[in-house]
Amino acid sequence: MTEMPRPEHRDSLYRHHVATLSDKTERLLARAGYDRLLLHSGRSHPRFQDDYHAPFRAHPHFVAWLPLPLNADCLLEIQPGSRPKLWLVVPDDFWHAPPEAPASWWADHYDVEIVADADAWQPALEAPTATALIGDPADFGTLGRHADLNPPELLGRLDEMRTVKTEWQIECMREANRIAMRGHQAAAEAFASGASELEIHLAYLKAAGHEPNTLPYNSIVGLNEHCAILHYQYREVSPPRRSRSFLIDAGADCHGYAADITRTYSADEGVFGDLIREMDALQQRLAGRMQAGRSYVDLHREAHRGVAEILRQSGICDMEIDAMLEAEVTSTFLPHGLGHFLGVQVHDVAGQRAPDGSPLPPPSEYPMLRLTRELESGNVVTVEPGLYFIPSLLAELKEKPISGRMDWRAIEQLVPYGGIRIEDDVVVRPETPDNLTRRG
Ligand SMILES: [Mn+2]
Repeated sequence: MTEMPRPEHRDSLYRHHVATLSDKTERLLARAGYDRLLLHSGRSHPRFQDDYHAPFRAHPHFVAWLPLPLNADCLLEIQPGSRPKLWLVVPDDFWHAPPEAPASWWADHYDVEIVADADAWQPALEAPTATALIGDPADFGTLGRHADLNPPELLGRLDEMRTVKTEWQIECMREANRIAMRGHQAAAEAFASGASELEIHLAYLKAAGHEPNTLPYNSIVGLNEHCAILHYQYREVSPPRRSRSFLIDAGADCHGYAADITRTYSADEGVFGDLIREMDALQQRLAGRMQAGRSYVDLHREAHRGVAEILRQSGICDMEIDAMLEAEVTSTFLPHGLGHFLGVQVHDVAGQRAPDGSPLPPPSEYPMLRLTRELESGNVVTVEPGLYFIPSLLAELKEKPISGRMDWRAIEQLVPYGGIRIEDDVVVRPETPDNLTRRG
């Protein structure tokens, strides 16, 4: 969490970020009829009937302003015409280490009041002014009665504001990508040396300098058939007798911003290795098309066409491309979306809404697509086509009339390898997209 973009750029990028957010937020507040906005960082709750707390992560609207993803119970006040005010909670407690002292590169943009607990800012909630408060209703109860808690119209516009990133946010994600790629390199080496899933996971964490609690999402570390389990959540302690394939979906954090990267490897030079190379070429082609004005739904359709071409070329399916798409054969092999928005949240907000807030549901044949918008310059998206051999989906395909057009012997030989996903993080630009993962 302590990594940061190159310090010589950091201060001016962050200053510009706060100025941009302030401008946009002031306009949104005026339009919605509010005099001020309060953003809560969230409360750390103990487990039921226990005094042990789950790992804390601050609310995304708070982190979009402040590089403090681990600070609980802070409150940020945005009031047009004034500097933003931060009540920074530093508990007076000998059980825990205090959070790091405010660093001037970010704290200079706020009126920071260091307080021992949330009681200190509760009176501020009662100021007689039209207030919107963003926070978990469970944390406020009657405290929030002086404010409108999470007004949907304003919340939608704040989400929309997060879809086009500032250069500060992009640099945080670029750094998160650099950190994650160090982990990916170490993970690839661990796989090549025959390590278990748990050993690979630990090698990743060590090289990335992360502990699991500070990752933006739980890493997916699968060997062999586990590569076909899209959200595989375990890590085997012992290595398999033979490691054929390896899929790792693992990210990193920089100041609360996420990297989300997937790589797939083959231990041998057979058909599965060829498929990885073809999927990588397809993924790079698609990543190069993340340009302003394109429809992400169309790009998702292009991914399916690309997978259809790979299935045909490799002899897995002998149908014509259009017929294969018509029969939805590719959905057996690629059952998820091409990607999603990335930011403070790994699956960042507003992916299925138009800029005016109206809903943009995914097309009926691709219900899992999380991003259905037209791309804008400054969006950050993931590009993650996949090709999997998932036994339950293959069993369904086998029952379809086109089953005879599939080479089931070839498919059976690929099932033990699980599947392939390759994922980069890409900044949408008017012409050449900026691939944060490969050009770091
Ligand atoms: Mn992803």
